Amino acid sequence: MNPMTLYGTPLSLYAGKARAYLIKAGIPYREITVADPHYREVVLPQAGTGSIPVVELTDGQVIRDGTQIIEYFENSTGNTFLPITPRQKIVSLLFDVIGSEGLLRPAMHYRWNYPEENQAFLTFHFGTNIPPNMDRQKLADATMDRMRNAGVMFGATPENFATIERLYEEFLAHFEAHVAEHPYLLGNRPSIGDFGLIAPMYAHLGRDPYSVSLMQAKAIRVFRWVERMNRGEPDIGEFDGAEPDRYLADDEIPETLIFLMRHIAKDFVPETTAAANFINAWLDEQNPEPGTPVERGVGLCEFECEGASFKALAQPYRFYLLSRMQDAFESLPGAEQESIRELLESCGLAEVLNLQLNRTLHFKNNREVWD
Ligand SMILES: N[C@@H](CCC(=O)N[C@@H](CS)C(=O)NCC(=O)O)C(=O)O
Repeated sequence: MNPMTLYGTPLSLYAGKARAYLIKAGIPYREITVADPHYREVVLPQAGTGSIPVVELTDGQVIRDGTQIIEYFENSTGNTFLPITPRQKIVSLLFDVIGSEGLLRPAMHYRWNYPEENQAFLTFHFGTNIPPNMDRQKLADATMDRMRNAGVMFGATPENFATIERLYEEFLAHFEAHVAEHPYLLGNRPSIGDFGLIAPMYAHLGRDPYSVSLMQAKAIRVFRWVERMNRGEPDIGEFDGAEPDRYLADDEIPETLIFLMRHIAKDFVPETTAAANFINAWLDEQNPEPGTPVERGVGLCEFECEGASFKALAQPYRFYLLSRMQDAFESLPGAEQESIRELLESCGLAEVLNLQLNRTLHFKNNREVWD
């Protein structure tokens, strides 16, 4: 029997999250592009929207969205990639949000603002998503013209390039210090947080020509983590005597990870706060009917970080992911909540426990809809 199909491309941020999960969970799959006629005729009509990743299971069931794909397999295997201890569980779910939403600005900036290094590479890959009987070059160029705007949408405008690059290089330095000590975020086994973080760190920041050179020059071990996340075996040979497949004992959150989180808070907190306020004002005004499809973004929110002013797309999806972390937090006993609150306070991240939308969303027929 054929294994299930992952519709993706090496160029895709969110496909990188689902792919790394399938690889690490040992789930057989074959990956093909959306240029495939079966995708267009059979899968796309069931996929809710045209975004990737999408999987078609062997029984024909279609699941769109990286988080939903992972959730499907985690539910059927007993959540083997979510640590069971409270602090590690919450930190893991938080890194899912940070990776899936919080690093889009550097990801888009480095992809689209270094055309001399990246253009030919991107043109080839965008072309592979277009059926061969069409004018690949022309259609790839048209798609790229649309996508180029993605940097601007997430706040990468020329006056902010220096701040974005400084923040990212500092992020790399902190992450490098962490993966010098531990193969994954929480020890010797990848978790949901690693799968979130690989989303921007693979296709955009660890594979495009400009950014991969930067990573290889400045953060050798982060580059190794990116490789490791795409290999079926634990791939932790350089960590002498490390036992594979264990999260750190005693619910430890290593100091290196705390430093990394403290750095991430610098733009993650102001951006998430501004996005919550913006989307909540929009919800009050629009009051969408329950069941209305949720758009990717509802407008540009404004916030400050390190003296720079940013305008970035306010995306409800960030709060869907955040609510998964908040729900897990709420279900813990009071003493454990207290210990997590203290941990997040020490990183400047405690506010993310409270930032919520006035309305929730859920997936219906593979689409996000307002409750
Ligand atoms: N929430 C989705 C987002 C997926 C997404 O935005 N994928 C991008 C490629 S990385 C895409 O397909 N964009 C084109 C579109 O949305 O039509 C997920 O996590 O899978």
